[in-house]
Amino acid sequence: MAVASPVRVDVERFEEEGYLVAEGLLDPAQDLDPVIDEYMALLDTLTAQWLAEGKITSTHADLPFAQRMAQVLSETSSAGYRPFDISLPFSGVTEETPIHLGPAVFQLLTSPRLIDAVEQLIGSEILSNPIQHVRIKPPQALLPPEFQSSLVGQTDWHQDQGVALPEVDETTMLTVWLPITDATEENGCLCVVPYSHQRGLVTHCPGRGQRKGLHIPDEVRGRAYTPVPIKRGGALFLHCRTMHASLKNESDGVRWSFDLRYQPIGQPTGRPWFPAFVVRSRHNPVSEVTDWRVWADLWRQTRTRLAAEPPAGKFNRWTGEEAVCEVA
Ligand SMILES: O=C(O)CCC(=O)C(=O)O
Ligand SMILES: [Fe+2]
Repeated sequence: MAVASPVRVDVERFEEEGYLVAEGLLDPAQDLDPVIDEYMALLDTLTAQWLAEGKITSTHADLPFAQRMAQVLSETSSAGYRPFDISLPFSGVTEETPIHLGPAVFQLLTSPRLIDAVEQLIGSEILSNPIQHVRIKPPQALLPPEFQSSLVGQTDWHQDQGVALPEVDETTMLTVWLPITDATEENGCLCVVPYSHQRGLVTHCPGRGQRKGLHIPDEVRGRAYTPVPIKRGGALFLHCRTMHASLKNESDGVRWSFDLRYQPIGQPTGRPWFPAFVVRSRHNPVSEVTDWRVWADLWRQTRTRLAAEPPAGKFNRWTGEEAVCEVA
C-alpha cells in the first residue's frame, strides 16, 4: 500500500488568524469508524447495566443514536454522561469514577495523520495534554432544560488557556477539534473570533442565571464571529488564546466531536494532577507511548491517586471577583 504523504498545514495562516481548518486530514474508515463502534458497544453495555440497576426504563436500543443518547441522558441526568468522557472530573474522584479508555480513542489520539499535522504546528517533540473531552450532543430540544453542560449542550465563549491553570501561560498548547459526524451550523458547530488570540488572555467570568460556568463576557468579546462547519475527517486547529464557542444543536441528529490538546514536551500542562504522555519524539522515540493499555493505566493510576489524595488548591485561575465581572 502506498504511504500517503502528510497533509501540508498552512502554519502562517494559523499563526495569523488563530485557527485553521484542515478538511480531509483523517481517514474516516481508519480513524473514526472504530471510535463509533467502540462507543456503540459502550452504550449497549451501559444501558444493559443501568436497566438491570433500575436507573433507566429501557435500553432504548430501538431508537436512532441521537434520540437514544437524549433519552438515556434525560433519565440518568448528568451522571449518565461521565462514563463516555475521556477525562476525570476535577473533584470527587473515587476508585469507581468512570472514564472511557478504549483502544479506538487511543488510536485517534495518536493517529499519524493527525500527529504529522500537529508536528508542523508545534514541532517534533509532542506531548498529549490531558485536557481532552468527547462531546456527544443530542438535539437540544430533547434534553431537559436543567441539563447544562458543554459536553452535551452549547459551549459558551472562552479561550482554552483561560480554562487551564496559570502554569500553562508559557506553554504552546494547541487544541485539535475533530468532528465524528459532520458539524454544521444547524447541529452546533464551533464558532471562532478570528485574530482574537492576538488580544492576549482576557478575564473569564462566572455565569449568572441561565448562563452557568466561566465565559468571556459578550462586551469583552465583541460581536463578530465566524461559524466553522467541518465535515467528518476534517480537523479544526485552535490557538490557545483564540476565542471560541459552539452553537446549539437544533438538528434532529447528534453533534459528536473530540477535542484534544498537544504541546511541546517539557512545558506545563495546566492540569498538573492529570497524566500527559509522549505521542511523538524524534529525539527520543523510545519515550513514545504506543500501547493503549499503557495510556489507560496512566489514567487509572491517576484515579487511584486522586481518590486517596484529592488535589489541594485551585482548579481554575479566576476568582469571579475581577472588576470586569461585576458588570457582566
Ligand atoms: O465542542 C464544543 O462544544 C467545545 C469545544 C471546545 O471548546 C474546544 O475544543 O476547546
Ligand atoms: Fe475550548
